Amino acid sequence: MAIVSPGFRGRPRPAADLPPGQYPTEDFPVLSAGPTPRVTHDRWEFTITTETGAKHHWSWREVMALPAETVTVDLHCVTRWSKFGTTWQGVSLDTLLADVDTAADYAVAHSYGGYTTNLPLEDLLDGQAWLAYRYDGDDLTPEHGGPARLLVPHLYLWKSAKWVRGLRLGLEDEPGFWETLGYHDYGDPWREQRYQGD
Ligand SMILES: Nc1nc2c(c(=O)[nH]1)N[C@H]1C(S)=C(S)[C@@H](COP(=O)(O)O)O[C@H]1N2
Ligand SMILES: [Mo]
Repeated sequence: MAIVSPGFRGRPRPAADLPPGQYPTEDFPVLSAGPTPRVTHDRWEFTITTETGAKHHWSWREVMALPAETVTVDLHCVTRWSKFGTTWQGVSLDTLLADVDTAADYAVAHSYGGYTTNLPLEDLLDGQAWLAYRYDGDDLTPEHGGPARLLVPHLYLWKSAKWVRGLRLGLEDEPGFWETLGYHDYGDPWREQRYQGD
């Protein structure tokens, strides 16, 4: 099996960088379960709701005022494409969660348009997740989740909710859209956790 596509620009990547069952692609496919919601910056808001019902809101302007990080990460989609070396700009979830008082172990990301996906809260901390609003030096396009999406590159890409509008924190795990339809609860590409039971 070819591990590096012939036209791949830049440094060839070792096979060890590709999770099992994946192939590398240069394209950036668009995978959306429904229509692309159009959210203007002035109506956009990000909300974290804790298990007690306490809400923390950020307007677009407030998010823009938070420290931005630039990260280069590999993406792994459960449909088997991986994209190496993608560069994003956004706010670390550590920054957004810093002043949130919670005893929750779980989070459900929810999006404009109604998409949801669940993750353990600890997978959103310690430099593992971002609220990303720029991709490859440009504003994130609507098809790829603009104005802003979750970016959680160590899990399959369905966990990276596009058009994200907030997180609900809870004491119990609650499956999201794809998880309810049979996809794995956690979705670690390195353990090939594609479907329930994997
Ligand atoms: N809101 C929302 N987020 C979503 C999805 C979706 O349908 N709606 N699809 C997920 C899936 S299955 C994948 S693989 C990635 C695709 O991101 P891309 O379209 O930027 O490649 O977004 C994820 N986030
Ligand atoms: Mo996906």
